[in-house]
Amino acid sequence: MIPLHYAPEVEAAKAAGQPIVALESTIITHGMPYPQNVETARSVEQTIRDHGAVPATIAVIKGQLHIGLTEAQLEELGQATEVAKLSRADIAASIATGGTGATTVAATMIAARYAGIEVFATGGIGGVHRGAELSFDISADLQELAQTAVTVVAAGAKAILDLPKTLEVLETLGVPVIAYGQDALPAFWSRVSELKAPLRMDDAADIAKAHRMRGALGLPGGQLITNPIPAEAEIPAATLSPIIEQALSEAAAHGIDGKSVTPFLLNRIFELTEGASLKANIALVLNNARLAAEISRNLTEIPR
Ligand code: PSU
Ligand code: MN
Repeated sequence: MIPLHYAPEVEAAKAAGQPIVALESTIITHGMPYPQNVETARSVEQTIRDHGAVPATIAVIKGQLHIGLTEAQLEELGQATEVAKLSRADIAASIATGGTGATTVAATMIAARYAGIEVFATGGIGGVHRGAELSFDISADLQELAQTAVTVVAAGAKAILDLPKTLEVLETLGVPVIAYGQDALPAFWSRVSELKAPLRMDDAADIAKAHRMRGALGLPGGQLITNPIPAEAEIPAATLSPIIEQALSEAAAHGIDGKSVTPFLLNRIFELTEGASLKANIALVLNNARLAAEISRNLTEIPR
């Protein structure tokens, strides 16, 4: 038995067959500083409600898998400094031993599917790190997209990653990478990268239909929807590129490895841009929440 705990709002939505959007918690504990992390988590949830769906932020708290958090739980996670980062490899052990931890994209997908939630909004996914040919650092998020049937809305991958290699791995794994409303693959802080997205869709209804068709074909994985950052929030690549180089070389100099790599880089980029990257990050997460709500509303109209 899984010690599963639904927030009342999520439980009611499930019973009534209303659209639900899953949200991860690693973005709160390891992706943004306090207090902006908690403020953002709240406004992402409200944005989803304003767009006709119910938010379900996912985390493990004292051995319980929570699908939807209270205000107090969000605040506590946001303030905590030593919270575990739980991916596919860690989530079962954490629940089994009464642990507390924030779920990454991979672990949030696992929990969402278990709870019957088909759509998940976040900021950026993990991917293939630069230099992965030596470090072998490839996020478990990519494998998860290949095996867990959840549609994930993100703003592409950060330039801390190797984007061409990330696309190659997703192609190998058979993960549909769909750019929303444009041909180019979005690159997190920039609306466009130099890469063309393998697929393009201009309509949330088509994204929902494609999700259902994968299910009908018996394909196990999910879809990655890459939604470009709003134009007014974009940061030019030229501004960020020296900062990213600096963060990467500091990570190498300090011997940062394993699951510490991504949080280390995100934190250094926030510090070095003096908050500008954070502002953009918040804008794109809210934008992804809107699209995810729309996709989830469309999904409720197509029988499973
Ligand atoms: N990329 C971001 N912001 C984030 C993350 C990635 O732009 O907050 C977090 C997500 O939770 C993602 C995780 O699932 O980092 C990936 O970690 P790793 O690279 O260690 O797999
Ligand atoms: Mn990694």
